[in-house]
Amino acid sequence: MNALNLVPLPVSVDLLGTPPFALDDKVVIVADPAATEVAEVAAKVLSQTTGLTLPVASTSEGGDNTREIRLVLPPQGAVDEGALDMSDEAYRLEVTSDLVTLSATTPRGLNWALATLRQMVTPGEDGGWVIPAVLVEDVPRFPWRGLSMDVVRSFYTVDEVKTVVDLLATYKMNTLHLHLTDDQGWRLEIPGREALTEISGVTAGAGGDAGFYTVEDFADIQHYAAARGVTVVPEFDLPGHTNAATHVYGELTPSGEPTPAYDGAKVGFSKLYPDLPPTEPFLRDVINSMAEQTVGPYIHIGGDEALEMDLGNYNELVTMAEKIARETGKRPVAWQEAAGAGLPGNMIYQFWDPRLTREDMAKAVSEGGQLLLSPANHVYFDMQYDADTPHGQDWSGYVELRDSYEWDPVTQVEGVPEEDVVGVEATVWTEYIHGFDAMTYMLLPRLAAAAEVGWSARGALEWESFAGRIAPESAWWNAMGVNWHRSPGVDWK
Ligand code: TNX
Repeated sequence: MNALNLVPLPVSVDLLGTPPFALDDKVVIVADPAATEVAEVAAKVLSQTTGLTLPVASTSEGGDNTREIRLVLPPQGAVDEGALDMSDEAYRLEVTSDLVTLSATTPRGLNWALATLRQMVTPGEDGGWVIPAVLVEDVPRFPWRGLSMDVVRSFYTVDEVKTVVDLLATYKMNTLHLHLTDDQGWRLEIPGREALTEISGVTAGAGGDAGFYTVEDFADIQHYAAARGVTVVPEFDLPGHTNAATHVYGELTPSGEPTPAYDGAKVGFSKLYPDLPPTEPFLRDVINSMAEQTVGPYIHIGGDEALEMDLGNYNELVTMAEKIARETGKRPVAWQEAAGAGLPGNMIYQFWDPRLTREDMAKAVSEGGQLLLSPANHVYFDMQYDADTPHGQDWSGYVELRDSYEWDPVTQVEGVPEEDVVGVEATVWTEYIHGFDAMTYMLLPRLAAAAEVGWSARGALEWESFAGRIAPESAWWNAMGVNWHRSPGVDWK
């Protein structure tokens, strides 16, 4: 349906039928002052695509023979305001034979225009590169399109996380949720609570790497991500998944003794105790520090799989965490189990386990909450593709590319209207994913499917079309040097 291989599929693509733009070493990237950071990203991405080194300038040369890629903020009058919802993620991309114009109301929108532009660069007949003359106008279906990455069971370095950010931005995904604490380790330095990373930063799941992010590392990741339109959401998982904390602080347990380090893959055994006096200050210190270190507007307070906890204690602790998080000014997010805890409205609940009841979520949404969709049978990228997949697990069944593509975020929880669905977040848990080659093998190509489900209009989603458009993307993954899986049903180049 589309002569261009764009993923996710844009709202509107018009091929102009005029001569293409020749991308060669005489092209200059010209950016508005507020767009220079995106312009630097554009130079990098286009260099990775073509090998060309394009200069970035702040003013146009103007001459007749110059060809430019212009990054414009805010959109110029040429934008047909009526045609699009000019949300902060909408963009317009116009390519003529002598000018490429990327326009949006925010740098994030410009990043998405760049992602589209990168996919349109193709080899020309004479060995150079060309971009077809086209007008693209685009806006996402959902405001939250992300990936939750478990860096606890197996740790990933700052550079590896940055490569994941590059992949997210490639498919216009705007959120990186970092699962930073769990039974097996603690991955974010908390000033004043350095023991957390000194002691639990060196532990990990069996076979996984250990490590942690310093305050500077975490700031560096966020800065890199922000330049590419990606917001980082940190997670402090509680009151279950807390063995790394009780391993450090015996005072968080009734016996006063620290729990042993844990490197297994069992879930649901660890807990906190609301009645112990050191518990609340601990929550406060960690949540406050995470909030202080976080640029974006969200903080994730976990809430999943407290399987061995008394329900009253569970509710008390998530209520405590929600309140502390709220006081920091951030909007709290929690896993679906917390929807039964009677938290005040405006929470975002993350649906993940298709085996559990969905009624609590529907009720919490009717009382002011919203829903983020991560159904394990579609977008848990730690699920194996098939019986031969050398990494991951299969508790929610095998998840091939097509399974990640063919589902709708608004039909998962009955009774929740589309406007209360904030979007889609894939996850990748790392009990059985060790090393970065294994990580990207599990992400690609499924990440692109999740991205399209979150971005493209519901009626536009069609497997055959997607399978055709995703095939040439393998060239980009190869150029990035990342490992990927040859899902069936796609004619990979
Ligand atoms: C469930 S998803 C978990 C994680 C595991 C994952 C493995 C969620 C909120 N909790 O602790 O790593 O399954 O697929």
